Amino acid sequence: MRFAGRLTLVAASFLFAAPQARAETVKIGAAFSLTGNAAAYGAQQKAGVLLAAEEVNKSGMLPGITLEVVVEDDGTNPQQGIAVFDRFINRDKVSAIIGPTLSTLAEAADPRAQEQKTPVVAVSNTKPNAITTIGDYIWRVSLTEAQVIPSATRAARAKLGFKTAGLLYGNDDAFTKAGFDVMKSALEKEGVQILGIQTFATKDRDFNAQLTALKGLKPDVLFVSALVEQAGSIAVQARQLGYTGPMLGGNGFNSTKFIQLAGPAAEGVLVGTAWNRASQDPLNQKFIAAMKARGTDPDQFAAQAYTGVLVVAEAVKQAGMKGGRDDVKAGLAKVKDLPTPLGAFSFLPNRDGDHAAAVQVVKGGKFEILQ
Ligand code: 1QQ
Repeated sequence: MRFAGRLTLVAASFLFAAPQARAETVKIGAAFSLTGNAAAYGAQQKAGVLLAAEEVNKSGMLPGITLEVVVEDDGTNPQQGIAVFDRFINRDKVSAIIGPTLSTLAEAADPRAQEQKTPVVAVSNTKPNAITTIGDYIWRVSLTEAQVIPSATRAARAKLGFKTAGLLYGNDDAFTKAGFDVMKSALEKEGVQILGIQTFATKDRDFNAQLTALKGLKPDVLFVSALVEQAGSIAVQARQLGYTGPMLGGNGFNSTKFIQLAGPAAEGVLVGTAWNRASQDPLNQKFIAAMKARGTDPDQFAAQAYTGVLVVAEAVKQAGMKGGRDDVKAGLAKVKDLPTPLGAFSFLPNRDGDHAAAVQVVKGGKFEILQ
């Protein structure tokens, strides 16, 4: 009797104390390029993570836990990216970091997180055979160029029937270089003859010399691996020089900013993408509507950043509602077929992301999924 009574008392006090003991804030640091050459991506990413955190907090998905996302500007600069990571890790004591925007910055900053055992979820780094190779704390939601470009090349060739290609790429950025390598091997695999290859530097704004050389070779298609600011100028200048053939861009083109910059020159440009914006999945449709209601017409970068927060939230849930860094890391390993705007999301054994890719084309000043 006494024994049973004591048990009841313990159970009652546990129940009483439970809500208080479990009230916890889990902090996520988001390092995005809000200024500099990659700022167009960062604006979308910031809107995406803030929406996701708000929705997770409202949903009751994490009882007793509030997600707090701290967004900082990596300045599209490797040194600034490292400084932001150090602040997240040491000052803010975040449970996980989302970002940074560019692969070039991830290669500089992610080793700090790996050393300090802080999980990183990359949401826009697409350099293949990299980033997650830094170590077991580094995970990635974004599909690599190797997961997107070969199928995009195949689909584009089936549609357009090109037999020869010219290639143009930035040779001083980790992503644009790696994207070029993937394009070259994808074209070779498709039996497309590469007539010429031209390069530029990220600071360049005048691509007339390279485009004139490529146009002179009369390629059936132009493949371009560039970040968005350069991509916009390349499309405009190619059309000004009278190149009328099709263009296929890498991940750098997946920004709505590309269409703004290129205007009519963007029409018909093909882009391999990790986000099927046309998916009728209610979760995707809800995401698009919620972003629009907040004043952002979302692009792939918003969808991936939003997904990054969902993935971290799911990791906390999988870890038994625990938000320690190693809890999150262990939880990330258990994320499987998570419903997201990108489709059902899982990680591959190497911690890269796994979900379906698509191809989009610019039509009437908007991206449209190529059917
Ligand atoms: C990378 C990229 C950029 C185009 C997107 C931010 O894919 O740097 O890996």
